[in-house]
Amino acid sequence: MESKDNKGLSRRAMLGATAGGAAAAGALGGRLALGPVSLGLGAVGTTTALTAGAAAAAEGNGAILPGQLDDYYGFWSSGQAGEMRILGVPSMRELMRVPVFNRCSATGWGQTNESIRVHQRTMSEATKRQLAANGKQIHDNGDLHHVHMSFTDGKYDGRYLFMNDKANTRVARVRCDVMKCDAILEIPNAKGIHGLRPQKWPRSNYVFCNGEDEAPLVNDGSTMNDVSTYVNVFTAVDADKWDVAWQVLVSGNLDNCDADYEGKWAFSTSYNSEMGMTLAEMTESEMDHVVVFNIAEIERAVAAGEFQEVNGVKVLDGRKDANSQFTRYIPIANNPHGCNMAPDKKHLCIAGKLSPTVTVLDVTKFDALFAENADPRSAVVAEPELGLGPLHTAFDGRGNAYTSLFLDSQVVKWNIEDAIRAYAGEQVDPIKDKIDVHYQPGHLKTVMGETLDAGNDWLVCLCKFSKDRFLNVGPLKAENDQLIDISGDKMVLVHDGPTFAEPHDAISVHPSILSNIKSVWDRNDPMWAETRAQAEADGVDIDDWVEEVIRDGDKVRVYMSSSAPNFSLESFTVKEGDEVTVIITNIDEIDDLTHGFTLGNHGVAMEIGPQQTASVTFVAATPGVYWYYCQWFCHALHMEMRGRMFVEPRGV
Ligand code: CUK
Ligand code: CUA
Ligand code: CA
Repeated sequence: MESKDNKGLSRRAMLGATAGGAAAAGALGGRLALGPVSLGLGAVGTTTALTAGAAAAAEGNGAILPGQLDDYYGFWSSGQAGEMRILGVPSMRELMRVPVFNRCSATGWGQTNESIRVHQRTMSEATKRQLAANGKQIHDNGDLHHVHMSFTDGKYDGRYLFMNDKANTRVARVRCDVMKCDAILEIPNAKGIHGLRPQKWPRSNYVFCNGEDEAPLVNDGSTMNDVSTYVNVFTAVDADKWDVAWQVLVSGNLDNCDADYEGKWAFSTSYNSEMGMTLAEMTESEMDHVVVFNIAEIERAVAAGEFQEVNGVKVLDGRKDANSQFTRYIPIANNPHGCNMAPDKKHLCIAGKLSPTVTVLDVTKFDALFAENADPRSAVVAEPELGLGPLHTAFDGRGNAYTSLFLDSQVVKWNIEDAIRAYAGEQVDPIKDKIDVHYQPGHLKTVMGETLDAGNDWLVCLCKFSKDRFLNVGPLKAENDQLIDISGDKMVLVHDGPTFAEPHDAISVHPSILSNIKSVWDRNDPMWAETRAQAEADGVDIDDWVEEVIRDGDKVRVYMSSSAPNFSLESFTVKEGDEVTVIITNIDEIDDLTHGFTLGNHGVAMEIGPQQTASVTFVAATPGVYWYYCQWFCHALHMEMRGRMFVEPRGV
């Protein structure tokens, strides 16, 4: 166990794992030939021999042996669980859960003052009213489908991760240096943010967000069932300022989106070009469309003031009738879904969903779409028939695409250039391989595959159903994220990865891009700047060992420090009915020494990482003695790290 006096000694160092060894083993493809190569480079120095069984198990696991580090970080969405997850690829081990839209019991996310501020900073008055009417301060659920990293020059840059909340029409940002959410943005005007992608070039100045659900633009009850008043809204979020840069009204709805490698275009699929309100209506047309957004033209119009301001946001009209230069509509069969830009900088792949095809669009032909009387299908360069229910496409660095087939429960590997030649009439089969997956896949991702660094080693396929692949756990079953080796001609399934609700999407990122991740917080981190300002106003130095109880009318602020295995205050006293804020700074400086604060019978708990300040506010409504304790294991005397809150009856 660490204590205050073994500063500088990390658990990682004590375990003796070496990152270099693991990376080298991965680079040498040790997963396939588990011979002397990967054994010799085993991370734990004491590894001398493996049993055949252990070796086979390790091979099935991508051959990341105990103590070895993974080759890639995987960032997973969690759907209706509302959090982001970090997995290791190829081991598929879950490394961390990062609460974002959800309330987290372990970390206090959604309860600490610092996290509530992140939630509330951009919350609309209407949402505040709605929440207050239900006795809440924040939404504590979300539906997080898509996690994507910020880009510079078409490559991941390790600054931020961006993600959507379809449930409550929000987007969020996670800081990669600490892997904590630092910003949430409620998107006005739009409804149900689904597809989300950062701009790839020159950097992620914008995060593009699709509003999936149609609603009246002025949605105040004055018009309800008159569908002709409904709109859908495409939003560009300014990723640095963290507000809405502009919005474009579109015809039809918006599903998934992506951006090109020149910073000229964004594009979105629409499955409801019909503007239907029922399933029958939404699937009525043979053709739906992809919307192409002309970024330069939109920026010009915004700068020229050619927008309408709606709820404080600059809104342009890109609907078909408006005949603007903001958008073009490319007809695509039939309720298309996935929208994936290939790393060849040229080809955009639109998955047909109800059509067995993927439509390949050449984005270098998009300028021509904006000429008068242009053929709206002139950018289509291939449309291979791949199988039933194509949903999403991933890419390797060799010109191949991998498309998930939801209905066929397969992944199909196909070659983009061969598909283009076949479309031009040549006798060539673009399909190179098919593999069964278990079962009914949605998204799939190659490592680094949505960047110019697309890799050739792993494909993760996120299956919506696991059926019989795992022990039965009741009516609610795990899903199944499968790991597929794509290094050879044939795809090889190497691992089943059960997951809980519901990773729609995932990305894998090389660790060299994330060398900025901290193990210990900076004392001046902006996350608790407002808490620090309050402490300064109270004349309290929270960087020091502190034992202060400040009374401010009916409000009481309790300042303490934590250092394993002690809170600086063994007790504090408040009065019945006081609004109590407990502010704790963890002054331990070594990595992996997180404390916590749990207040018994008050529903209060939070994480306090090394050098972090965290605070929580509650009303002490009932007189009595209440224990608080540290809930993150920190020391041999962790159980003893506790103290009492005395709540005196009023009038004493
Ligand atoms: S998705 Cu959101 S319905 Cu195919 Cu990206 Cu799963
Ligand atoms: Cu401090 Cu456990
Ligand atoms: Ca449709």
